[in-house]
Amino acid sequence: MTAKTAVITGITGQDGAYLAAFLLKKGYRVVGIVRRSSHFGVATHRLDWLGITRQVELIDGDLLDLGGLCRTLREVKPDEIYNLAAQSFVKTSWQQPTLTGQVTGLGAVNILEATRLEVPDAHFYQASSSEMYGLIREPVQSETTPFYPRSPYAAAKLFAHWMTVNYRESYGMFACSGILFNHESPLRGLEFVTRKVTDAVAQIALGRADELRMGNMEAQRDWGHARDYVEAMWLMLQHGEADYYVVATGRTNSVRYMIDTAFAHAGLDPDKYIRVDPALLRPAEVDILLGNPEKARKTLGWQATTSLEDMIREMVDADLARYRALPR
Ligand code: NDP
Ligand code: GDR
Repeated sequence: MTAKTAVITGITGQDGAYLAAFLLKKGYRVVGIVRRSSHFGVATHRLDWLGITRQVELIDGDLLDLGGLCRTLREVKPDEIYNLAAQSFVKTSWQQPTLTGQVTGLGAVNILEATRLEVPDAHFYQASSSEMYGLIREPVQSETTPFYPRSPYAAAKLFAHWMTVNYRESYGMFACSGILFNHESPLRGLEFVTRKVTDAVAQIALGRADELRMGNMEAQRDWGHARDYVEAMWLMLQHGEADYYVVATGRTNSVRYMIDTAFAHAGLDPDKYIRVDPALLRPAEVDILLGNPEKARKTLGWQATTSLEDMIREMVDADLARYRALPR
């Protein structure tokens, strides 16, 4: 059997990098679509960290450019397409609602449409989000829980989610989406709360910083590890039938607990360093998320394997190692 080919949009992001590593291990040819930048090399830092930059093929492309997406899919002829690209930072989506709608919402339609036109038999994965539950309608969220998006980001993701369902139902395409709850790693962007905290802990521990400004520390999230979650994406595309699945740990914790875990690992007292900064609060907050991953467990045989505590310790250690390797 010849090796399968996968196209990943968003390959330079956290999930794209881990998914590429996962698929390479399975023997896939991995092609990533990357936004052209004048800063050559910068965008590959996550692939570099995993040591896989030379093993993936990178093609210039943008989710906003339907023509370019069609051309790429026509040339590459992938078996599987993973749409991970997005303006993914919720807070920024209030500052850039139109851009977020274009990239995170309409961008998904562009890649769905390119798939329909060029490789309609390819298996398609859409990165949906637990943010779609927003102002939660049920204490534990599953595939049947109604959605209530609370940010321009979440509204755009909900549009993309339903368009994925629509392409499946209208054209019979194998189009899946994973409603993934928050997942983190040492490759998480510095703007997201876990990595912001582990990076600050490392800097404080090494005498490079002396405070950490935080927003709403009462918010609660169901946090898992990105390394575990990319496997769920792949499993969805191997299953006999296209569907959508909640991917979560089934456990929720507060931002405050996550902070305490990170500081404790470095032997530091968080209260000495934390300042609450009202500028970091959001116009509308998602107070609590807690996913029920039962369907993914039963149907795909998937379950999260990394605890929040182990993941945060791994992230603090990785940030300490990064700063120790830098010149002062
Ligand atoms: P990141 O923010 O780390 O990565 C986003 C990726 O999208 C980057 O590769 C970025 O490229 C790319 N991108 C942004 N705009 C465009 C564009 N116009 N054209 C092409 N590429 C573009 O996100 P994550 O890896 O954390 O998340 C992956 C996906 O999963 C996202 O869609 C996110 O919304 C969704 N998601 C994430 C969850 C999480 O907890 N991590 C949970 C649920 C859903 P560049 O490097 O050039 O910026
Ligand atoms: P989220 O992740 O919005 O859930 O979206 P983020 O880590 O940004 O926020 C989680 C919670 O922490 C609170 N918070 C802070 N957040 C940030 N970034 N910075 C702070 O200083 C801070 N202080 C408190 C937030 O208010 C929030 O309640 C992530 C993204 O990856 C999305 O793309 C994805 O869809 C969802 O997870 C599931």
